[in-house]
Amino acid sequence: MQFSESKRLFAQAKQLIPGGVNSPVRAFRAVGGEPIFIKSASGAYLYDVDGNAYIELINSWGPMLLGHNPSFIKEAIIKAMEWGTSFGAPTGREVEMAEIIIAMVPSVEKVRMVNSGTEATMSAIRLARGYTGRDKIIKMEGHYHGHGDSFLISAGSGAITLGSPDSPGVTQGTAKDTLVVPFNDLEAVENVISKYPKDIAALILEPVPGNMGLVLPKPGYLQALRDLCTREGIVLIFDEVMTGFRLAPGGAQERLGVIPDLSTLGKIIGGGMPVGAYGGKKEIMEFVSPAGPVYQAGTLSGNPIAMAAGLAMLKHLRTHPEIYANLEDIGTKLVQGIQEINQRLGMNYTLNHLGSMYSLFFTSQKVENFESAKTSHTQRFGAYFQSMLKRGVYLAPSQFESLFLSTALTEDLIDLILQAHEESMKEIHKN
Ligand code: KE4
Repeated sequence: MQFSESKRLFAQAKQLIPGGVNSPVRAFRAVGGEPIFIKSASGAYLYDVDGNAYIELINSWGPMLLGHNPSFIKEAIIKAMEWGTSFGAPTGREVEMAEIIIAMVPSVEKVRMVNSGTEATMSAIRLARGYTGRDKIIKMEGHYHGHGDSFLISAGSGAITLGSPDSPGVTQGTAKDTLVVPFNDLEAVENVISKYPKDIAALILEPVPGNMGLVLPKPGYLQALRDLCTREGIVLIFDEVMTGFRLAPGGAQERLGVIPDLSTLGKIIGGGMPVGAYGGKKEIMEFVSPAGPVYQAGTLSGNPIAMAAGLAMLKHLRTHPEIYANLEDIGTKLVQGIQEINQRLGMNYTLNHLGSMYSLFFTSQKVENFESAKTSHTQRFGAYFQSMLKRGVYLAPSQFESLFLSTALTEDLIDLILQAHEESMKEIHKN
């Protein structure tokens, strides 16, 4: 493989864009080398500007549940464009979008569209604070809720990848209202609540966190958080930007049967276009402007092109439930194949998996929280990433990210991934 055009573009990009990318994790800082510039994508494949092709397991960090560029979404976008691209006024499509989100996501009785997951989570905690009149929020170590100031404390994803889980620019005034506890540790939550009685507006978490790599909630943990928040009048917020519409049509809350007060959504919801949403109990959502006093707005919120793409995606998911059984099969086949190879090679690495999400941690420890995730050998992950890349398999360029599978992964492609995995594991362990 040669990367001359990517290299040329990256050199130029670095002169014009901070770090040469528009989102830090794309910079390959955690895995070495330089980022690859993509020209196009279709199905399970990315094609870079040098003509190299990759089977991909990041799928735009989650949105491409059905693989890239499905024709039904392309057609919906082209059709919508005939009527114009942005009106800054309400449209019937936003009503349809609200209806289908409310029908699919168990916790959502009313919903507000925004343009990113970050906007959704920022708005949800402002709403929780406005609704309860309380200031503090609880977040989990290693969970990532976008780049809102309140969340850049012990944040996962790109923040941990780049070693800045606590970003400069977040004031002490903000940070003091974010209380951080380890995931999967109920006692830690109870201790924080007892320390700040009646001053906690919300507890926000990824119900199945993917932003420190994939980590599964311990049995009963989510329900215990639900009960605790109900008892204390704390707004329980499930950040399902990653898991929504992926782990089930109604996300982790449907799959695991625990219903939050508010949910934040993104990624798949836009069918590849920039869309986020937050929604939940009617009595809470009624506090959102202009119905209520909590202000939140957006020029392109509910954008007609983005709604057309999102609506096409959600309608397809709702009318094709077999997609989820297919994703389970794909995940099981790939993960079992990886585990069989690792076992045969005598490599005792931890693999966490749920549905169409998984993470291979380069540690032999069980990974149940941020601390245990950080025992991973990140240099070895970097070598694995590069070894897979040169074999035509594109992974998330960070140990602390979940991988995302799509229905575009056929049996043949899974076999090719497993072949690349075996060769890469041998290569990175040979000396
Ligand atoms: P966006 O603002 O990037 O649309 O969404 C923020 C967000 C919120 N909540 C969760 C659970 C998320 O995973 C995200 C964004 N995920 C990262 C990937 N770990 C986006 C990739 C990136 O930062 O470029």
